[in-house]
Amino acid sequence: MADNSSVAKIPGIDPQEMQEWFESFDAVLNEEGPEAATLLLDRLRERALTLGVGPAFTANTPYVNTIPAERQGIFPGDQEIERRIKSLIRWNALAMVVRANRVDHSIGGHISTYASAATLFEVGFNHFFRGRTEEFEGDTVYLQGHASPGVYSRAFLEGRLSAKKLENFRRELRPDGGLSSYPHPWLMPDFWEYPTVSMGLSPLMAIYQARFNRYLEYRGIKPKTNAKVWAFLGDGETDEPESLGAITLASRENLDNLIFVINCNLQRLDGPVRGNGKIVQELEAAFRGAGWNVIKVLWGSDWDPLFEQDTEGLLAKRLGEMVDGESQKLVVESGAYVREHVFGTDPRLLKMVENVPDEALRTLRQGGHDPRKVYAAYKAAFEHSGSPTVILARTIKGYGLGESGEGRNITHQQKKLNEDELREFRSRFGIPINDDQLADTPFYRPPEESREIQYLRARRKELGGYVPTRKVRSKPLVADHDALFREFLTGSEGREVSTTMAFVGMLRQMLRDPEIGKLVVPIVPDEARTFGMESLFRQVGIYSSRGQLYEPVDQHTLLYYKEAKDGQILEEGITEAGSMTSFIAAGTAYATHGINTIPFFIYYSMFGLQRISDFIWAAADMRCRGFMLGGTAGRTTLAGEGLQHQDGNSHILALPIPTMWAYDPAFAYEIAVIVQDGIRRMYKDGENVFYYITVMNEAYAMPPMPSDPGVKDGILKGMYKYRAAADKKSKLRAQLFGSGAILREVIKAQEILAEKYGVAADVWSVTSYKALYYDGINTERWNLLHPTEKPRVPYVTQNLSDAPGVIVAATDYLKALPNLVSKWIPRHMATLGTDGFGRSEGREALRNFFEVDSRFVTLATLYELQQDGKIEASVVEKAIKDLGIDTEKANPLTA
Ligand SMILES: Cc1ncc(C[n+]2csc(CCOP(=O)(O)OP(=O)(O)O)c2C)c(N)n1
Ligand SMILES: [Mg+2]
Repeated sequence: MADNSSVAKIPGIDPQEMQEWFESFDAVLNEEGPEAATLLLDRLRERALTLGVGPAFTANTPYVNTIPAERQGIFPGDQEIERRIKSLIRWNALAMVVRANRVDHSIGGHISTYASAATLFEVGFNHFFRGRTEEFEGDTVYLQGHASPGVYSRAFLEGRLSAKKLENFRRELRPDGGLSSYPHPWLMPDFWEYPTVSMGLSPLMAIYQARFNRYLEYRGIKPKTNAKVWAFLGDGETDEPESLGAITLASRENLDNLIFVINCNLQRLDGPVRGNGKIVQELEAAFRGAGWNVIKVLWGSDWDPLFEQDTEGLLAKRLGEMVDGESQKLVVESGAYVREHVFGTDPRLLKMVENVPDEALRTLRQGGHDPRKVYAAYKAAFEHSGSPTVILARTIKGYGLGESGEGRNITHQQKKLNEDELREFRSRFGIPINDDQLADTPFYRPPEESREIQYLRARRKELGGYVPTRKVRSKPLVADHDALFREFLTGSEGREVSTTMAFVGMLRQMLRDPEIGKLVVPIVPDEARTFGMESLFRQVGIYSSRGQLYEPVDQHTLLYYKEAKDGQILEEGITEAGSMTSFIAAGTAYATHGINTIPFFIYYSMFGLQRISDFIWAAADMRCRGFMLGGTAGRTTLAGEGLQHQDGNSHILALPIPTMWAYDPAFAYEIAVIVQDGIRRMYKDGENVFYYITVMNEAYAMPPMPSDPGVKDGILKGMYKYRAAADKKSKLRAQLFGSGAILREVIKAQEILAEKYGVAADVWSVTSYKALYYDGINTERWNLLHPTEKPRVPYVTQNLSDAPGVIVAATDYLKALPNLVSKWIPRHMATLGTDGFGRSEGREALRNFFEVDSRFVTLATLYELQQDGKIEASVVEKAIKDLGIDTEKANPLTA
């Protein structure tokens, strides 16, 4: 029976009465079981609330293991051999970093993250993470990026990576190749699957990956399995808003295929995560409040006897009181210190440990370093149904590094160990390396026939192969899809449509196609109506794991809001980051699932590259495929919306992403050519590229594609002559570049110049400055490296080689965009663009404000002709008056 004398201290409660309450509760628990006891508590809580007492809800449980020792179950592995394997991995991981930094101390690397995560990883590798096989899709595992030395080190024991590769950790350019610092599928495409090192990305990616896996199942595209998505995060990492930003989506969607493991070593890079608080409790409250199953793994098995004695909850209470800064201090202090500071606050606590020697107190283990506790938590998470699980595992940062880093604030960047420190580490983990070898810090792999290697191999075989392994298993598409795009090549016959509408028309066609129809994944962050996509709601439905539990208000209309379990559209709500991670899941399914899903993510262009670029960078790293469509793009196309919405930036922001093709098309046929060719490149030829296409909401008649056979090629390469000057004999000649929203202003200027000023101008549609720029720098590079060969000529230069006259480029983006290619343009090029903040206004006023309308194109052309000595300044001055241009108008860049 419990001795409740601690409770007796609560003022106003009769100790005897309290004792009876406890006994009654214990009786229910013992006789009826935990479920009945929980219900009883629920009822009492309800009653309290009804009587106005409360609030009774607390999101936290005591600071103890969620799974008590008696419910822990047995550990099925050979604990001793697993410990030896883990120790070897620890050693080699440490050796990699230490050795690399001996050669070049600037190389860096991390020891302490893996040192704290080793047990968390190893229990997963030995017992849970299933490889991808022909029969089973396998688990998806996001591994904490800074722990990569541990993952490499395991792969070394597995015989997958050579000692040479380990030697060249962080030295990828060595002749024999090396290992990338962090998980990068771009750099190690047969190994890493998911980049995790920009912190906060992988938790969000994992949630949407788990959701996408369900989507594929509900749509019948892949079989239902019990595959899991595991995400290993740092506790410091949870400060990134993306980390916790979508946890309610995971519970709302009942993603019991998702398991987060948060390595709570209480430290981040500079110091404690919550020195003055408790990160585990904070995270528990957040996840529990969001509806997750939370499993705390705080204390190792050597604490079990202490908790057994703790019938009054005194120890739990004491441990719950200490802030993390104090807990961290215990790691670096002596056993006597632990006795005094943890147990010394209460004689009853001291009594609990009176027979425990100081040394044992000092080394009391954290739960996250105890394979039995970790196994129990993983098993419970694996078996849990109905909601996602988060495991909060207490560990020590730099575990095993002793004086040289264990639990110290400097530990994150510790990468050098002296001989004494190495010796201590070696002895602590029983690594068979002699003292005289320590200075060299060699890698160690036991012989193939050793029990360690045999065990490790057998475990992985049992679990379906090595993790991580990246393998592309999808088969290329076969059709050419000409028929889908044909109608868009012939123009709209006077009907005014926007490029967005034209694209949606193409999407509708693609959705009907027998080969790609079911593979198309339309993704929208609450903007479908903005882009006129609502007709698709009805055509293919909006994905909802619950179907539609209500009658939509607009059910009587043709285009009602149809949600369905097999709905195809991912209507993400207002989350560009979440949508992007859906895009990533769909755009990498060719590797993850061997399924060629083709994502079309359409969103407000200003909230894409500007807002979520780091996810886009990660997508490129992952060799993601698909189409991103920046809607209502262009600074002056989107009337009314003003400074925050009008996008003149995204094509510049698209520049750094090496695998992204960025297009700014003006006409339906241009989009058709780009999308059709994109599908071919990505899904037939297997190129690891993806597309960014801006589309607008300005409606106009779509012309047919010019009949010149070079046009298609030109569209894809970045420019083609859209309309030649009528009067080729004129002395006054010009080449005008226009793109996207501004192309029509340029065409208008061509007419004004011809009619009013006798200037014969050719008009070029520049569909991609980025493509021209890449072609230019690639050509220059080739020439540089081949000085004796005939120099190659950039595509843009070829186009202008015998194009006469002055050159003017106008864009709805920054002037820097056309300027990217100016050095390959044979003559000076005048540039008009939209630098500065947007304004709430109509299109005409905006184009005047930003000086990109047909009048400014006309003026710029005349000015260039004057500079060229072809016309008098007075002609230009008169033109300014005739065109109604205010020379004292505000400068859009600074206004
Ligand atoms: C977005 C981002 N910001 C900063 C960093 C630099 N950084 C790398 S590790 C680290 C600390 C990690 O702490 P935690 O998440 O607690 O992981 P631990 O190493 O303690 O397991 C920081 C700040 C990063 N990788 N990504
Ligand atoms: Mg940490």
